[in-house]
Amino acid sequence: MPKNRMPKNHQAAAAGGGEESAEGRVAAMYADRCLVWSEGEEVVCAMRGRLKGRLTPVVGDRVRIVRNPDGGGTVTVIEPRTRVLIRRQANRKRISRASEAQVLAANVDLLVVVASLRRPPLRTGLVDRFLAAAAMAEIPPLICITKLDLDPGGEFEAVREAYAGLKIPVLGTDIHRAETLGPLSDALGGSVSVLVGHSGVGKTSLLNLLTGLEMEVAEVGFQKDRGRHTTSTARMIRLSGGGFAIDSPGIREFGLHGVEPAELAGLYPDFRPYLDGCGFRDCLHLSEPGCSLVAALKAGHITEARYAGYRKLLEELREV
Ligand SMILES: Nc1nc2c(ncn2[C@@H]2O[C@H](COP(=O)(O)OP(=O)(O)O)[C@@H](O)[C@H]2O)c(=O)[nH]1
Ligand SMILES: [Mg+2]
Ligand SMILES: [Zn+2]
Repeated sequence: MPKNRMPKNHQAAAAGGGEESAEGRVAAMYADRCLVWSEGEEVVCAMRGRLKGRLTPVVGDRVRIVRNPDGGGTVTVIEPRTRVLIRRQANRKRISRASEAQVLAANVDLLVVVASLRRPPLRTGLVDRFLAAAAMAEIPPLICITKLDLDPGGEFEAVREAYAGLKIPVLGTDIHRAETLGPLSDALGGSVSVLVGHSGVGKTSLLNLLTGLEMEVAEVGFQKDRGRHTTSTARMIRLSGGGFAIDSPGIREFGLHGVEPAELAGLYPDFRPYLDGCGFRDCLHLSEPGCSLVAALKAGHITEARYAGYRKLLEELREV
């Protein structure tokens, strides 16, 4: 499995001395303050001067904070990170900065890939990108298909079958039927999960129902069949049954960060059984002679859609 590589400036570094401090977990980031869950409450914290500039906390970070008499606090230490979800920033015309990384969340136990079948329509290419990112970060994935009420044709079952072969659990939800939320609630319980997906698929709606919060929900445009972007930064909220869930901003594009072209295919669990048979050790599985992945495709062991998504991602990685 690939190692969880982090850009240098994101590597956690300790700072701070021996004063009384408490454990905490970053719940939200603002320009020069952050919100930290610590000892059962959310504390508004400043960043210790020595932390500033060297390292910016991200949502999910384990930190140590020192409380102030006014009830606020100061972050003094950011603990080393594991299982970090990173994306490559959209590279519109900014070729030189094309591989700039954005850390979405740290110390994540579960990546919930949220997608609706309609409004907005299902984009399996985006789902597969998130799955590859999860594999890269070694975060177990779960797929949540939302808006089952808009699926009279049973498309959900087809999606479930397609991903069952990859051993990735698929749940379905409809916010109008509370009983559909039980399995999701169970899956999130006790761990730190991050919900990702195109804007408008219903991430915030699900979390509002699971927590009783009233975070702002987007109006889905009727003509355009697309969601509007509302959640602008990641936000970690506490679940009533224990654990935390991170609501992420709507993502229209998600580029992989820190993946070498030759290791991309290894991030597809359905491709893995065929990767050892290729004639070339660094085969990219395009049109190399003796490629066993292409043979598996021709034999119908892997799907055209997954392979097409792989080629698209590979092309992007080679451009960077
Ligand atoms: N029909 C239907 N609409 C839903 C469902 N879940 C969410 N929505 C609607 O989808 C829109 C976008 O929801 P939101 O939670 O803001 O999506 P987010 O951008 O992924 O956080 C809102 O108008 C919700 O009311 C569902 O299960 N069925
Ligand atoms: Mg939202
Ligand atoms: Zn090959």
